[in-house]
Amino acid sequence: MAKTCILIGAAIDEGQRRPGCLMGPAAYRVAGLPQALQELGHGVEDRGDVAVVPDHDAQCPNPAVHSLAEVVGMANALRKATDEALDAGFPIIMGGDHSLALGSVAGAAAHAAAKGKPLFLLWLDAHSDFHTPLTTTSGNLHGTPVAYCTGRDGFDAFGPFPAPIPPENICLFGIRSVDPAEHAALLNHDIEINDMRVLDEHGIVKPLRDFLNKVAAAGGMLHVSLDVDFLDPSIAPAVGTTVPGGTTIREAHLVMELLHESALVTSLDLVELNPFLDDRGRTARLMVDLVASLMGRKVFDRPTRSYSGA
Ligand code: B3U
Ligand code: MN
Ligand code: MN
Repeated sequence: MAKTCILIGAAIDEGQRRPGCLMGPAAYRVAGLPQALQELGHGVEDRGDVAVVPDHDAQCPNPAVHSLAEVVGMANALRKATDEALDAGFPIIMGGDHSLALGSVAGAAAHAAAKGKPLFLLWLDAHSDFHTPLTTTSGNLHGTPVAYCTGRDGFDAFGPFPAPIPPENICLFGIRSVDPAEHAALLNHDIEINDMRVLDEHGIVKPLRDFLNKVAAAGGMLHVSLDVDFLDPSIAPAVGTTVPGGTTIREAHLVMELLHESALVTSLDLVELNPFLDDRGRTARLMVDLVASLMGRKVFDRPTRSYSGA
């Protein structure tokens, strides 16, 4: 089904310490994201990069936290932009580091609550991003959005999360780097954790299908947050925090194809692309290809006589 894709640029790199992610939105445009979507028959509306007003009154008792004013400013702008875009079509938020999800998921949650639908969250990432501003030791707020989505304490500067997402509605997928404080907190939350141990044993298909079946049964909306480091650094070098042992090109495409077939995804983040670290644009192009798979690109555009699995 053709969609109206609403492209939203979130040019932020202050959620971590390595400059460059703010060039992400430009790199997605250069790598041909709008054209790829159009070729699939979708409408594309590029709303440009959101304007950010830093919140200089924002405060946090943890002295490690940096760039709070900028991150809160981006979250405020993106919450509104994502909520509004959901009225008009399918928002694709082009980041920017993962701190942008403090705004995009909040916008999706506000929208879902207004529609009376449950929101589900699929977190494709090497990291669990389950710190709060009070527990982070790096002070990098890109490590916190999943905690905010569940309504955990410590996010006063961001305001209350609209309609916190029940932990059972959240699926972490592909993770392989978890800090001690995140680990302790995850043990107290009923989040579905499909770390690499799980995916190595079961493959990606069954765990993902089971989660998607839950979303479908609940009639939910589904926000997908795709961190470049979900992918193995050997195929996606343009990211500040590389963690070996990530997904392959084939696994990642299969995830996207299953998401497409489910027809459940209602909004998407593309995060942590740092074009300054890329190798002749290959990571940006791979991310565009993955979005194309999510939006319906296939090897064959009609059923073929092939193995049915029966
Ligand atoms: N958990 C660490 C590392 C990290 C989180 N997200 C990324 N890196 N990309 C932290 O700094 O919170
Ligand atoms: Mn992340
Ligand atoms: Mn990550």
